[in-house]
Amino acid sequence: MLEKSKKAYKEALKYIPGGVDSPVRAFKSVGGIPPFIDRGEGPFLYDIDGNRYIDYVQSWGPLIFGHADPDTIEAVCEQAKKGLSFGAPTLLETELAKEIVDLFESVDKIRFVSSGTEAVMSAIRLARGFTGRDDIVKFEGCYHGHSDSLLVSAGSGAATFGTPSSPGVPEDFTKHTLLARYNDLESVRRCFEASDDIACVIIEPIAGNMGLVPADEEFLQGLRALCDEHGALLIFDEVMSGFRASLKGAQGLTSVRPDMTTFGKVIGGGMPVGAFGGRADIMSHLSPEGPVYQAGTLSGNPVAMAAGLSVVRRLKKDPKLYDILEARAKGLVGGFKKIADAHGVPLQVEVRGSMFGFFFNPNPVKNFDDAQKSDLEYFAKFHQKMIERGVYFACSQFEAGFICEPLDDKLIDETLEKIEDAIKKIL
Ligand code: KE4
Repeated sequence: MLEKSKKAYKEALKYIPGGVDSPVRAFKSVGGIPPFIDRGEGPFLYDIDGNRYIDYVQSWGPLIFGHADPDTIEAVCEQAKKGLSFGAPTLLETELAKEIVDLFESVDKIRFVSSGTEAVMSAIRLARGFTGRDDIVKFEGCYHGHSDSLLVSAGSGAATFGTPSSPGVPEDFTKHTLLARYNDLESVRRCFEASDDIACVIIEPIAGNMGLVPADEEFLQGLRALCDEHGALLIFDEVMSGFRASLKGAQGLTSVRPDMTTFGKVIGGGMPVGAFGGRADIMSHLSPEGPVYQAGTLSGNPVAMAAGLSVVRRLKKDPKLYDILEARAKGLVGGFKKIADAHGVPLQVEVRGSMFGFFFNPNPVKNFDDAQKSDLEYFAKFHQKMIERGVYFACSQFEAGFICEPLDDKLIDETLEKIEDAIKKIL
């Protein structure tokens, strides 16, 4: 089934660490050979052995209209013919900025970069520069890209200050990062007791990097109140949830408004784009208007902007699409839950707009501790069996899944049949 991928992986391992350009792609937590992809088409991936997969990953979120979507490809090709990059302002950046600013009432101004990591790293520097404070608060289980001060894991015991979660990150780079527990306001209060120098609290308002775990509304309201009380900024990292949970991301589903928001994935339509935006008084501190430095050769790249513009404009024209995608996501996880119950497999499921998640876990998952109690061994077996059956789920229990526009009810039904067949085969 994967003969050519097996050979390709062996070859890649000679030149690229782990054979991949991003760790999760190596299938380490699920085992087996990662299929090398030849092409995508609508809801399908095709690997170099010619196997077809129903794709629930969609490049980790960006492809809400599916693979090689004609409108996006046309927008990219038309712009590319005019040149790939200028390192100078173009109308396209202003147009995409306007589309997003008009949609998100919490975003007065926005700057484009080339990845979610860059967007978050820049937003944090801006929060520190704006407040004159050094400390930041993040949550266990939330991922905000791989900049040093965010690669932290829980310190010992009740310590709120993080320690590096990766070699190569000096202790000094994480001593300003405090860690709290998702959906646990008391743990955030402890951070504000431990430091009077907190510049910002950053959160995935709908977490997609510990599996899909939405923040409770009252928890977000509590965060907002604590930040106001202590003069800290609240940053919503919507790199994943933006344009996925609703047309207005998580902000379309909560009454809480952040001071800054980070974006990525969908706003690039599959091309490298990240962005950070927020209140005008904060964004005016950004160079060259203000003193906080941030820059990028390919920031606002015109071809990437053309892709993002095409996608965002289509989504704004058809907001009903989110109801359709959510209904399909609910159909998938609802059917999955019925099958799991019938076969005595503990399963928790969750949906937010076009995002879905499932945990092989007998108990509800409200934070990363809960998520880590899931049956990772069972997940690995399940994932492998679904790959064998031509269904491409995220290759980690700690990821979210996505529904794209061309992934219709017929394919959901086909997936459910394959899920039942796989579960019957897992001893
Ligand atoms: P990138 O630098 O990978 O574009 O974005 C980082 C990032 C920031 N914030 C959130 C909420 C994110 O989900 C991400 C990246 N998401 C992962 C998927 N869980 C990207 C996949 C990967 O690392 O290969």
